[in-house]
Amino acid sequence: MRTRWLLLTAALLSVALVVATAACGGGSDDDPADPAATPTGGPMRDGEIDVRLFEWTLDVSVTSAPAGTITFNARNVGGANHDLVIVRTDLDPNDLPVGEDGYVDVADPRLEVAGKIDVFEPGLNRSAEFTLEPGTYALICNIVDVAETGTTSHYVQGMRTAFQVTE
Ligand SMILES: [Cu+2]
Repeated sequence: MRTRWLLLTAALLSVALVVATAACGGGSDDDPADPAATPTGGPMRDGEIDVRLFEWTLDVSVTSAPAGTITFNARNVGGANHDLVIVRTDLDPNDLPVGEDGYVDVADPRLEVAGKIDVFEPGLNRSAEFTLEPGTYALICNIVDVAETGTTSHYVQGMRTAFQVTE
């Protein structure tokens, strides 16, 4: 009798686990952080640029802007923490120097950090003004997540895009 009771308990626990797992999985259409919910594009508003960050893309409303003070409105519409680093460089944004863990080596002399919005959480917005000289830039997320299963570099995963500052 005791054995049967244990088996029944084990079976009930399994069901509870499956239900809990199902409840956690999948997305929701009315999730406010759904990247598809906010279209981008259109002309730049008075020196302002919208940047949407999610796994694993960094999506900008415009890809160039005139030199001067530029406001970057960064929105984390993903499910992970992200940051935004504005790097002035002549290198291909897809081919920046990285360490073994995929962290972009911003100390490399070919890179110059022109601005940074520090790491912020999903669902949040961060705005900052930066004065940018004419040149070519890479906008990147330089977060590296460390887990038991390994490291995940957001840059390597694809969170990078070219940006041009014109005269
Ligand atoms: Cu990121």
